[in-house]
Amino acid sequence: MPFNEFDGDATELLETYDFLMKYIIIGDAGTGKSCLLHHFTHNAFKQHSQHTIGVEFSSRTVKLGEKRIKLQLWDTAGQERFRSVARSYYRGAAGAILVYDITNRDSFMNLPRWLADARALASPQLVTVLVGNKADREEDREVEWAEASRWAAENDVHFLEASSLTGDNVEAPFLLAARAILLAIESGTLDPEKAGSGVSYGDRALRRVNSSSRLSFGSFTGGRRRGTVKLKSWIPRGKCC
Ligand SMILES: Nc1nc2c(ncn2[C@@H]2O[C@H](COP(=O)(O)OP(=O)(O)OP(=O)(O)O)[C@@H](O)[C@H]2O)c(=O)[nH]1
Ligand SMILES: [Mg+2]
Repeated sequence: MPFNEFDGDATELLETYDFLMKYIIIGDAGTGKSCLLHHFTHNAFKQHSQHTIGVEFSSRTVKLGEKRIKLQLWDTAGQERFRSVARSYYRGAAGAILVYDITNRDSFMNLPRWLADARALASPQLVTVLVGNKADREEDREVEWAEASRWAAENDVHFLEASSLTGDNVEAPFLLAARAILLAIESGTLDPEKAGSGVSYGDRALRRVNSSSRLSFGSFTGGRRRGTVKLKSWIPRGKCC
């Protein structure tokens, strides 16, 4: 699905933002997690990608509608020997990008384990996007789109296929997760002020606080009160993780 159907873009912006969100990138070794993330942050395929050792961090600020969102991206190692160190970074994640390789059936069969771990350790409101990577290798496909789509629906996760090589759909999973998290905030099911939510208010909100004692939150619901949020509610509480 092309991203413009989500009504957003991933334009890099000034270092001001409304929300800070923590994401983890998980899935079997070799599925292309680091390449997917690299394409998202550098707009290019990562040549000669090596196995990730433990965890690597990167970030990118994106725009969704009027909201600027800084994504903290934790790229975890898929290799079994790093499983325990990688799991220690799951805590308080708001979004999970769960990656399998469409040409590797084992990586699809292992998804339940990855999802169970993430749901056990990350934010209780974790938003998960399943990505079938290497969609450019259609001739080697071992997992049909329909099967993966069914699994995603049964497990209540979003789903799309992507290619870190061609760049197809590399931005969509990150933006789709951000949109779902924003909707959870709007509906009141996710409170950015709650420890472990994986989301916190950003410095853009703080700047607006400095020039006004009350803030308009547009069409959003900021916690308990709709439309406006009291000054003290908008002071960021440090990092979200
Ligand atoms: N054809 C194709 N190859 C890809 C794609 N994405 C990644 N690869 C290749 O897949 C291999 C593994 O990619 P990585 O991104 O390092 O895999 P990873 O999931 O980060 O692996 P770990 O860090 O060990 O967990 C590399 O040789 C990449 O060049 C893709 O979309 N298409
Ligand atoms: Mg990697």
